[in-house]
Amino acid sequence: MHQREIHNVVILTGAGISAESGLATFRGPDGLWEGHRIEDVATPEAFARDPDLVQAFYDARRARLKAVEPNSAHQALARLEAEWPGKLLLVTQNVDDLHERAGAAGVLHMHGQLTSAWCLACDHRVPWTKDLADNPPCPVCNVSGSLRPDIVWFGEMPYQMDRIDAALRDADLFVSIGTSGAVYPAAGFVQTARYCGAQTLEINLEPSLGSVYFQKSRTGPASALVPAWVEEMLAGN
Ligand code: BJW
Repeated sequence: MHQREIHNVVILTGAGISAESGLATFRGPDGLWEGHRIEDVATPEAFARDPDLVQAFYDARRARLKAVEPNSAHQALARLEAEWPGKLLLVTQNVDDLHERAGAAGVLHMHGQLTSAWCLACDHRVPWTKDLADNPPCPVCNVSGSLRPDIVWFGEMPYQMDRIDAALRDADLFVSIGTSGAVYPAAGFVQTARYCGAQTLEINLEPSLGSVYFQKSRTGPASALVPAWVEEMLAGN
């Protein structure tokens, strides 16, 4: 991979990059869904059926953010974003705030954020760090019980797909870090980028479901592999 040939970079991250910070992944042996069937918490239908269960699930995860810190992989990507001389888009499927807390400025959260709430009454999104289970009023319209987690659930459209698609089509390099490739449309980004001429690299603890689509693959923990890769990128190797 020679820097001379690479100007536009798109990076996709998933739960694996936050695993070493202490946030559970979704599909690992101790995955997030253990004890919760995915359809009980991550669909709009589940929220309509049992809002208390869903709010409690996301309240617990929002509270957990306060107990964890970004790791060396988040920090390395923030450094790359700041120092890369070309264009770089950091897209995350994660709803945690660890990229931002590591210093990344322009993170695109395609599946939403735990630190945001969406009012179904007035349609505003507001920064949110507390619980939602006690049905607080919306700070914009004052309606109680109208706030839901600003999270993209199954069957809902991920955020800013037009912007992501344009960046993928323009990319010289697409890198996927810490994601299983089980959830679309993110799992299809490698094919779009590659079809449009990008080099493709996967960094994951183990080969993902979509590993075969990547030209290069590095397996191991993100905390070690991502800083090493960033050093190479900034050194022009
Ligand atoms: C490490 C590591 C370490 C561990 N270092 N690595 C049939 C076929 C195809 C598609 C569909 C279908 N039926 C329905 C669909 C669509 C559906 C879908 O994909 N379903 C699948 C189950 C098949 N997708 C949707 O509904 C999406 N919307 C949609 O498609 O809209 C229509 C549309 C059409 C066309 C264009 C655009 C849109 C919405 C998906 C919403 C996903 N939401 C969730 C939960 C909400 C957020 C939350 O609660 O947190 O988002 S699901 C969950 O999975 C979460 C994650 O962001 C997402 C991806 O998981 P991720 O990050 O990959 O985590 P894991 O756990 O799976 O993997 C972790 C990896 O890290 C593993 O590989 C480990 O090895 C590795 N790892 N430690 C490096 N230290």
